[in-house]
Amino acid sequence: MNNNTGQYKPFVFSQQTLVVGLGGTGLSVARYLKQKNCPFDLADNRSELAGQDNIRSEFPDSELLLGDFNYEQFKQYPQIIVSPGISVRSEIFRLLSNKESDKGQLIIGDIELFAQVVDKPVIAITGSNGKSTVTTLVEKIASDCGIKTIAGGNLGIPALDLLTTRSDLYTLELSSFQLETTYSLKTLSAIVLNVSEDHMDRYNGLDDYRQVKTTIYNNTDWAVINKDEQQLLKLFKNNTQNESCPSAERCIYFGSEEPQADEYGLQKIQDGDYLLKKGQETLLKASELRLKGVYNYLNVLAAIALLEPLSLDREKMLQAVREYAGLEHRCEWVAQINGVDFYNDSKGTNAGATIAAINALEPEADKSTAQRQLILIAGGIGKGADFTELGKVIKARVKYLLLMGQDAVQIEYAVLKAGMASERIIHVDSMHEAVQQAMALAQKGDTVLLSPACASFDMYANYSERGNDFKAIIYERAEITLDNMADSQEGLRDVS
Ligand code: UMA
Ligand code: ADP
Repeated sequence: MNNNTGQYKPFVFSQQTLVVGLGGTGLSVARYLKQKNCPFDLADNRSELAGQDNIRSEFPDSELLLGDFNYEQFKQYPQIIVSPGISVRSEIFRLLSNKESDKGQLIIGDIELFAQVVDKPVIAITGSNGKSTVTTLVEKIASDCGIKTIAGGNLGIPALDLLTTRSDLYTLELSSFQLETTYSLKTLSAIVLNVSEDHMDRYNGLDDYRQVKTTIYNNTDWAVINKDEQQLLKLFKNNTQNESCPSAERCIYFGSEEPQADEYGLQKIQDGDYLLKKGQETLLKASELRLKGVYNYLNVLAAIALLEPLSLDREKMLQAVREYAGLEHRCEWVAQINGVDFYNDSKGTNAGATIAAINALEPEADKSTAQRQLILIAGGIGKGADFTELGKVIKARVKYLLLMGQDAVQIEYAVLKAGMASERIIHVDSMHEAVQQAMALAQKGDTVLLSPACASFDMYANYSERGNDFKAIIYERAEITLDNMADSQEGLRDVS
């Protein structure tokens, strides 16, 4: 396991600091530093920035450096706080980090600053998929059990902003980008939910990306470990001697298999799937949950395991889990129109997430190849991913594939290579056209799923805008169907 705690240095509030990147994170850092009377300047490599005049008036004492990053300028600052959207592996930061060893220049992210000032327990969650679901579930369970708690980080509210709300427990969703610049985060419990390809445009392959993710376990009291993740398990077991890892008694295991002693797991009993703890103790029957799909049962086990160190009231915890309805844009049921169900999984922004969504909606066991019922809408920015595995799953389980966006052809290539007939792949230019085509192709009993396996930035501001567009088009079309229905006495069965 990569131990980057050696790079820890305390942030000094009286020292001149440069805040790099002026998105949500950079502005939250700037506001925090201003409140602490820390002298700082601001930089962003975009030469024009929306709201730059507001930024100037909010921070009148700070110089605003816009346009290409300049090494000579940056090296003047003993402390630099870099936003997650900027890679600290780029040339300029590599040069500055070298300088760090000579002159003590500190390069950190907002999470490191948060780590150095927070005085309450922190639960930290990373993984390629399921982070937001588990983070918000931990927040709900803890809160329903009477703990004053707040969640944020990659989830949306930048970590330092959380400190303005008095809380007895902080739950942080952390991306690999944030972990790259975090050195001293001490956590009550921490997890790498899973690792599958994502952000390959910023990493030298999956091992590199996985290694960054595992740094979340440095300085945790309790490590929650997914037994299904063989590489992670191996890495972890080989490093139990590392002093920043918790000892074996402080490891909590969970996975999709029947649990062994002191573990969390799943078991199929005649009447369905069960979530179990420590051998045979039943927590919940899967059908009691509003969340569906095996991956979500694992998310539930992960959330419960992360909270184990707090010894919360078991029945209250389980009630919170039963009530949790899931987040918007994650396999969210939108409507049923003419017997066709529409699901919005716009947050499915990598191949692993889309495979999980397909598996949840079109379980292999239930469908023969001849009865494929799923119509998938995918595409966008592929982030350098390898779509081979996704291609195989689509070939086996998807009736029609509607592709859009910048890297549509990369998905098409993988799907064709897997042997899918080209007549089942249709390129579209917009979400409107995708929904229109899906409605034309779908028959009663089919499911239409938007799960792009890609980021949205080629066509939308973010995944939620993409998901909202999908939903708005469906609602609009549903009304048209309703009108038609008055004439035809057929059509819409259920729209919400
Ligand atoms: N950018 C520039 N030049 C700059 C600074 C930023 O071009 O000088 C670009 C970046 O390349 C990026 C965009 O601006 O495309 C935003 O970058 P940012 O670092 O300013 O982002 P923030 O607005 O601060 O939002 C970040 C996280 N975004 C990223 O890591 C890209 C948000 O996660 C997070 O919610 C927020 O901090 C609060 O912690 C979003 C995300 O997409 C949801 N995360 C990735 C993911 O989940 O896959 C990691
Ligand atoms: P993240 O915050 O990591 O992006 P989310 O909880 O927002 O994760 O879920 C995003 C998508 O990832 C979901 O819509 C679903 O398709 C998929 N997903 C969620 N949990 C898991 C999991 N445990 N394993 C695999 N895929 C998952």
